[in-house]
Amino acid sequence: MSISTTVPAPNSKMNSESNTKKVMLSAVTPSNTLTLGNYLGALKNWVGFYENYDCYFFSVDLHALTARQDPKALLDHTLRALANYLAAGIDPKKAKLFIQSHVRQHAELSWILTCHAYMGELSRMTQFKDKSSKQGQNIGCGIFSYPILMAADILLYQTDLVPVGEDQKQHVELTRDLALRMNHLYDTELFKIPEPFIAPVGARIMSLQNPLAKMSKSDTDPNASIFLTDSNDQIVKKFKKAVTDSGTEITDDPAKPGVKNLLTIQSAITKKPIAELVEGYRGKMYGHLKLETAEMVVAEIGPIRDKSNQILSEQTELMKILREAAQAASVQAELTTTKVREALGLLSPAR
Ligand code: AQP
Repeated sequence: MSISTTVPAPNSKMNSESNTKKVMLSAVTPSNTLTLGNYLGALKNWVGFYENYDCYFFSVDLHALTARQDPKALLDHTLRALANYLAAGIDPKKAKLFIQSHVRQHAELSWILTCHAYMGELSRMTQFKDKSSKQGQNIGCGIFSYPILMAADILLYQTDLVPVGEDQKQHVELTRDLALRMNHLYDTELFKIPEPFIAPVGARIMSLQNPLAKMSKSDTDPNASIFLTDSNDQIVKKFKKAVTDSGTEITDDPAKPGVKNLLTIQSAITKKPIAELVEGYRGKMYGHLKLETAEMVVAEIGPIRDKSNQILSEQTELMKILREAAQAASVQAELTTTKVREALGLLSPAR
C-alpha cells in the first residue's frame, strides 16, 4: 500500500480567513543513528507535507536524554539526523528544520505542563510501561514525564496535525487533554487542540531479526535494523540474514510477518500495492525477495547516506540552516509562552 497518499486536505475556510497554512509538526529522537524505519515511516513522508502545511521538523535532543547518552555520540547523532532530513530532500526554505534544545521554550513549557499533569495519566502510557520494564530498578524520571515534553513540543507551535505512529497516538491524546485542561482552567484559548495524523498501514517497518517488533534505533542486535549510515554491503548482508518464515511461497499473509515486512519495505519505496508486488513474485523464492529488497533499499538510501556525509563535511551551511530555523521557531514559541505566562501570573522577562 502506498504510504503517503492520505495527506489530509488543509482547512480551506481557515486558510481563506487567516491566510495561513495549518501547522504540522514531527520530530525524530537522536538516540542513535536513524534507521530505515525512521526514513520510510517519517522523513520520506515529510517531503510531501510542506506544500500544504507550515511544517516544523526537528531533532528532539532533549528527549534523547531519557536514556544515558555519550555526549559526543549525542552531538553526532543530532547533527546527522538533521543532515539526513536535508539529504532526504526536505527543503529548509519550506520547512523549519531545527534542534529542539535551541528553542529554550520547549523546556519552559514542559515544566508548566508538568505542574498541570497527573501521575495517573502518565502511568497509563504504554510506552512508559514498556520502556520502564526494560530499565530495572532505577527508572529515570524522564522516561515517566517525557510525554509532557512531547506535549510542549506540539503545543508551543499551535500545531494542528501531528503525524505519528500508532504507538505515539496515546501521547497526542495526552497532549489534547493537557491543552483542553489548561484552556478551561485559565478560561482562554492558550493552545490549539492538535489532531494525530496516523500514516496508513504499511508505514511500520519491523525488525529484520524479529518481524513482530518495530525496527528500532536502539535495538542491540546489529542485524535487526538498517541504519542510514550502513554501507551498501552491510545493507545487502543484513537483508540476506533477515528472518523469513516457514514455507516457500511469497504471499501477503499475517502468518508470514518476515515476508510481509520485506514486501512492506518494497511497497513504501516503490509506492506499489503489496498485492501487485506479490504477483511479481509468483514462483520465486525467499532469496529473490531478500536480494531485490536489499537492492531497492541500497538505491533508495545509499544516495541519502552519501549526501548526508557531504553535508556533515561542510557544516557551515547546515549550522546556518539550523540557526535561522531555530530563530523562526522561537518567535512562535515565545508568542505561546508569553500568553501562558500571562494567564498563569508569571511576569514575562524582557528577552
Ligand atoms: N520502525 C519504524 N517504522 C515506521 N516508522 C518509524 N518511526 C520510528 N521507527 C519506525 C517513526 O519515526 C519517527 C520518529 O520516531 P523516534 O525515533 O523519535 O521514536 P521511536 O518511534 O521511539 O523510534 P525508535 O527507533 O524505536 O527509537 P528508540 O530506539 O530510541 O526508542 C516517528 O514518526 C515514528 O513513528
